[in-house]
Amino acid sequence: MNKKHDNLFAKSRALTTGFRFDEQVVKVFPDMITRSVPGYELVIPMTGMLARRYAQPHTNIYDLGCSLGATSLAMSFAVQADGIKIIAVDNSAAMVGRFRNTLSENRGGIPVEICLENMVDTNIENASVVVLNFTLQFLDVEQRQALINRISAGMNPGGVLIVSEKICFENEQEQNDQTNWHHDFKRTQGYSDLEIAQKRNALEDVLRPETEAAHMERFKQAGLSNPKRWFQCFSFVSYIAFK
Ligand code: GEK
Repeated sequence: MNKKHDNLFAKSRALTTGFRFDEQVVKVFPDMITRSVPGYELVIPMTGMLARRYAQPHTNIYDLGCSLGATSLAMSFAVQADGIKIIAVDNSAAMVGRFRNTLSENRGGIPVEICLENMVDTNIENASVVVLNFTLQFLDVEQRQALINRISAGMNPGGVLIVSEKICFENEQEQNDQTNWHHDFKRTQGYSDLEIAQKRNALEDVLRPETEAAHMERFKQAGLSNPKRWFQCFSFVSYIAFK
């Protein structure tokens, strides 16, 4: 995938609220996410590796909030069981359109079906692996428990839910430190202070992080056991929970 440079927030903008996954974002998305999410380039192949371990023959794998399909493709190349289908879901027409174009040229051994829909409407059934990589954070907080409950209900025993998120911290000092470290990371990636400030503004009411305790409690409420953090870089974490 060619990486077009993200400079969407480089110029001073009068209005920077309301980040949207539109055509403009899609064009620069691979560059934007790798330069904004520390660890993204490790989390994606590791998700593929975990999917390989937990995928059960003749089941479904779900990639909810698939964007341009990085996670789906990693799983399609890594998973080695028979009769599996990956169902990749995103509610951005621009994302899904671009992913459909690239899928025809670049696919692994496991077939991928791409669905343009809101993941809250996705029918989850016969699932051995369900992935929410940096997507739950964009859903209304009030809708999150119901989604995880439905995912859990559609999972087979022995299946796993993988969730990667930006989280927040109860302790004010820790929150400040984590924010500074993340912004340092973005500076090392070439983002200016203006870009960092404007992007932060744009995401303000769109990306709503929660604490680790809130995530853990939600997994348990949904009937998932043994939730664990398997990755963290600053405020970006990945969890796995078991059915
Ligand atoms: C990756 N997982 O590269 N239903 C479906 N899709 C949604 C919803 C929803 N309710 N809300 C947001 N999205 C990907 C990266 S990006 C993360 C995921 C980021 C979609 C949205 O359209 C976008 O494509 C994706 O979730 C979030 O592994 O941009 O920080």
